[in-house]
Amino acid sequence: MTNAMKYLSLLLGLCGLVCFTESKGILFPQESETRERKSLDGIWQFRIAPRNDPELGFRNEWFKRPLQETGEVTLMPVPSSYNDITQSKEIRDHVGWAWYDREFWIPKQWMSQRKIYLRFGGVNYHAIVWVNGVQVAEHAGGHLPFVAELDAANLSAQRTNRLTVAINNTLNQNTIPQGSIFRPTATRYPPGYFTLNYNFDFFNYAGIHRPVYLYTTPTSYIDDITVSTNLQEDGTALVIYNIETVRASAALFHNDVNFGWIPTVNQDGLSIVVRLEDKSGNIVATGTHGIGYLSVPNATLWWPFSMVKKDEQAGYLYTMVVSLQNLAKLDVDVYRLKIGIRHLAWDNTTFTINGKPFYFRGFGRHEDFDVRGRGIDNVMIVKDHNLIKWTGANSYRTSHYPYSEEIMDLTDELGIVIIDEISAVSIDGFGQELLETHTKQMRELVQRDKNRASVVMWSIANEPQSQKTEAGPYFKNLFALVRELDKSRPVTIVVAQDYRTDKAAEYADIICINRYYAWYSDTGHTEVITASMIQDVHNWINKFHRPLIIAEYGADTVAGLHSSPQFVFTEEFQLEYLREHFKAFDALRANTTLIGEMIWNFADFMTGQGITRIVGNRKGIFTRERQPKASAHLLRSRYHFLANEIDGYPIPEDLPQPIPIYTPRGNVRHDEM
Ligand code: BDP
Repeated sequence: MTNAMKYLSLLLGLCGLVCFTESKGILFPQESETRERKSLDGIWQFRIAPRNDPELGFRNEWFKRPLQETGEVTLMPVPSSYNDITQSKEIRDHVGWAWYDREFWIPKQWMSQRKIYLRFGGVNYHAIVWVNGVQVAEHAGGHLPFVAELDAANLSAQRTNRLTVAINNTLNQNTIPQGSIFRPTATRYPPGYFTLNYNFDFFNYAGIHRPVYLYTTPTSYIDDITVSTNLQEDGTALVIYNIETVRASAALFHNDVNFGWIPTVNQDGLSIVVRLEDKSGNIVATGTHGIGYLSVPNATLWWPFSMVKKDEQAGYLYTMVVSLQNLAKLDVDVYRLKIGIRHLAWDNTTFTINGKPFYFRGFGRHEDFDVRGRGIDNVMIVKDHNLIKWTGANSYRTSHYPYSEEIMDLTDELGIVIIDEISAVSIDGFGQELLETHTKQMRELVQRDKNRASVVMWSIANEPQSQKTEAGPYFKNLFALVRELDKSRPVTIVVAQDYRTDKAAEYADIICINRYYAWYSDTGHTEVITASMIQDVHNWINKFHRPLIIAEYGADTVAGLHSSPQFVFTEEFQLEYLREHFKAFDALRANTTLIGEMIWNFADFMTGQGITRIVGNRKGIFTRERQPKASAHLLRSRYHFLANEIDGYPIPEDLPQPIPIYTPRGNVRHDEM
């Protein structure tokens, strides 16, 4: 083997991440010395399509003129869900097309020597986008970004331009998630009556949920960056990277990977320079290839916040400055990517971060807020992450869809560990077309989040009908695909089936199960929880020999509702329910490969209307307004006790010391709560 070959195999072996040569990158738009960005967030015009004529907007070409010229409009904030913004039940419960538009200016200097893009962070579910009446994009999948390159010939710098977006929240058996239209034939229903039925337990909020940006790149530009990090035995950190560029000069260079052992400077005279800067801006490593690695001696590692003594080391991020330079060494394009250096490893019994076993203590969550629905809001996301740290939790799962990139920036920066879940919640059917949608979304998710230090695991589904025979080959395929996309992280699936009948979990690196003892079964009987949970987890682990996480357990609790002795729905019941689980978890983490517990849910959240939901799901330990229920204080004691026992993280001064909690044997040490 030549040296170059050894070098390549070393790189690829360590890298584990597949290079996305054929797909376009989806790097987050940013300003730099070579790029500009303009937010299009604000208050847009809005109208829903008439229920009895859903295609009217297409027939009458609403995208050709300002929306206010084709009918009545209402004001709609972007980003937000449209459902809870007005007083109209029709808008809240709308199923079908909804139309948005706004005007925007293009700065004169953008019109030459630049590429102009329009990027949506997330629109639920299906979106069609027009600029000045010309269709520029179409995307399906409600929680992932998409981008359109705009043609300068269709833009004006002399007058305003118009952006029109039509979105549709209808789900079917081949969308992810699934849904179906129910059109009853009985004569008692009003003419044209129909509903969208779905069996996931959260409101199907619709809207332009995430920021909308216009941005530019130079005509030769950095299209994608893939980074993976590793620690060698001597403690040196490796940052393995692959940079893809698009070159203006010749089609030949389109998406060309500039391999390291080939001369660095391409025929168009452009070359790639990489430098890694620490938080103070010191350069700690440099590289001059499109694919290569940087070795960083004495690197400051990315740690979950409770695993470090000093706060400034939590979630430590370096900046990787990538520049595409011309022969005169002038920057043609510059992109800055924040990366954390950390080493993940897993086997049949453990999961480690930087060599230390990691015990997940966290939450299932939702992107769900009062009034805004699923629309991103900086106030709420910062508040939520403050609360998460306050509880002493170290992790959460992005149940049940990918969360916004702004949220993921926070988890990277704060040192909060993420299980990154795709929108495949409660899926059934398992046909080829569904698999294609699922695969496409998984690819887009990995493409979006592959460089994030906080993302330590991919979750490919939540509670599918995985007892069905067809689920076996379906998930076998999907696990293989995700491992092909990324070998640097374990892949999980969250199942609710029995260990004897499930056909999907056997392919997972780490198994997640959801369990509701004393809630959905033996309702109210908290005395069954501990033994049932212990037996159940033993069964799974004895059969599959994998690390296992309890990804959900929880009880609906109406804040302010009390009963002694405890009764379902009261705060006392939620306390008792948690205590019984803690006994099981402590016994299990002492004796089995249980590696985590995540309560359902962080906060109360909105659901569809139904007789088992009292204006939403009330399993939060915080209310929807983010105020603590009694259980939040109990959970906080436990999570801080675990943080202290496992990581040596100091117990907050306002908590009693030692914290009243259960010992690993499951006995009460100080049962004062
Ligand atoms: C689980 C689901 C979750 C639900 C929860 C519940 O994964 O989405 O909200 O049950 O019923 O089965 O509260």
